[in-house]
Amino acid sequence: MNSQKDTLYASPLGNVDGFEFDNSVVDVFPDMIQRSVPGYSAIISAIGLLASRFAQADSICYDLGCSLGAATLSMRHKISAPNCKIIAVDNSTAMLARCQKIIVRDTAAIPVDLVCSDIQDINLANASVVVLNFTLQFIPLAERDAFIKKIYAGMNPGGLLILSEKLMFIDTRQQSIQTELHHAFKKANGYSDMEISQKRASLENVLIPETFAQHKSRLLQSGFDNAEVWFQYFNFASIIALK
Ligand code: GEK
Repeated sequence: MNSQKDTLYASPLGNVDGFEFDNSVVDVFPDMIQRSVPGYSAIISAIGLLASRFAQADSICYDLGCSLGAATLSMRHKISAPNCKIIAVDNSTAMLARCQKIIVRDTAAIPVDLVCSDIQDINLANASVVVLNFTLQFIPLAERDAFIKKIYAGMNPGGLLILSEKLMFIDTRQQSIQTELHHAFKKANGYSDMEISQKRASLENVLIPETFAQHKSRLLQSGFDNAEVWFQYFNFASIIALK
């Protein structure tokens, strides 16, 4: 399905509203995420490889905050364990309606259930792979501990959580250099300074990044045996945690 070019922040906006995953975002989403998140395609491909290694027979793989289903499709094309299914969840009706069209056009055999819900409210069980690809960062900070504990409780022994997030850094020089490099990445991908600053304003208080140390500590406290970064490109990282 063709994606339009993201020009949502290309004209000056008097008041920049808080970012929402509505129809205008759905139309440009593949272009937006590709040009904004360093390493996004590499992470999506690797999610398929990780799922093929960790998906267990007769289990469920979850894609939480699935957007247009990129991680779901990557898993769907790589999993060979018998009798698996994928449950993909998003609370944006606009995203999920578009995702449905994309999944229907895909002919791979593994069943996919699409669920429109807050990811915190789903009843997660018998999970061998759980994907949170740039989604936890939108959950209120105070609710993250309980949510990760709930995910852990619904996972099978030997299961894998893939957690990709924008990171922040305690060291102020690292924080400003990594932010500057991310902006350079966006400029190199054709975004103007005004687009970058208006998008930044719209995500303020909507996308709340944490440090890797905070993520690791939450994962270990929730019961995971270990948690390590397997990919990082500037201030965007993907972590794998094993149950
Ligand atoms: C990908 N994983 O392409 N419940 C359900 N969905 C939510 C919630 C919530 N509480 N909060 C946010 N979302 C995707 C990319 S995008 C990342 C994920 C980004 C959904 C929201 O509707 C959106 O579709 C997604 O999480 C975040 O691999 O845009 O930076």
